[in-house]
Amino acid sequence: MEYQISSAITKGWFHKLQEHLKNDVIIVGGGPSGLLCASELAQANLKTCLIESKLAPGGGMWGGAMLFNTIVIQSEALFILEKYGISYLECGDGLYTVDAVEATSSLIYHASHAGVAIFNGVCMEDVVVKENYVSGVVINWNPVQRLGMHVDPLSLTSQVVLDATGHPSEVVGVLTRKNPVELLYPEMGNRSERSMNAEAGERACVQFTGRIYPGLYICGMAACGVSGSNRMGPIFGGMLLSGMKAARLITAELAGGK
Ligand code: 48H
Repeated sequence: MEYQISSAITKGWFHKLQEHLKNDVIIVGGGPSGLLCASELAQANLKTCLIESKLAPGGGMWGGAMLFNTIVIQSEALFILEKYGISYLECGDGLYTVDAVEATSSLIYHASHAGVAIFNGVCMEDVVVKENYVSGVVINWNPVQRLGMHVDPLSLTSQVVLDATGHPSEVVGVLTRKNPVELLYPEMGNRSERSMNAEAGERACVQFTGRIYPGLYICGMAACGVSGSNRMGPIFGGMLLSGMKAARLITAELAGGK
């Protein structure tokens, strides 16, 4: 039986990898904004894969605030909780509390169930750039990177890459560090997130979600970092709305052709 178990796993996993060497969209980062965007894209029948460096997707949502695993969502994002079957409790002032574990596991389940190929334990270490267009990502195992092993990576290609890596905005970081690029929004790219202001941060995260370079979009906390906007603390409505907006923009671009 050991042979059959190992054979089933390797066949299944390599089939998934082979199927996703070419994608419509590659999402880097499995936090709330990336997961929500991934679900929406898969529901729009776009071939989507998500690269997450940690073992468990979910990003900063599991831990709530200071490990108190409750998060806050504002009324504007309630329709997303309803759509994804996540329970909430009203706590006044247009705010709602949500169990962080229920919310995070629901986002992961829905992305996976909708057909997103999730590659966990895998890091984006570089991007593929052709004719001033981001055409994919370069990946390697997280443990290979952590151990500093000299092992060459693989590349996955796509029509669109989404930087959903949260605070470090790693995709934009590697693109701007290695290439003489001009971002589509010249005011962006200073990459220094500002201090806490919940209202401003929540607004900015949705406002700056969008296409930042041909073939590259940003969402979530990465949109705040790259635009030099405020952080917002443990309120997650902006992250979900940002993921939703990214999916809408990407779907519209791909429907119109590259
Ligand atoms: C593969 C990578 C890589 C890489 C990173 O941080 P996240 O949860 O991202 P968002 O933007 O969806 O949500 C932000 C939110 O969690 C948060 O931090 C808030 C609201 N902070 C407010 C505040 O004031 O502090 O998830 C990003 C994910 C993580 O799971 C990373 O492991 C992953 O991206 N990631 N995956 N390759 N190079 N870099």
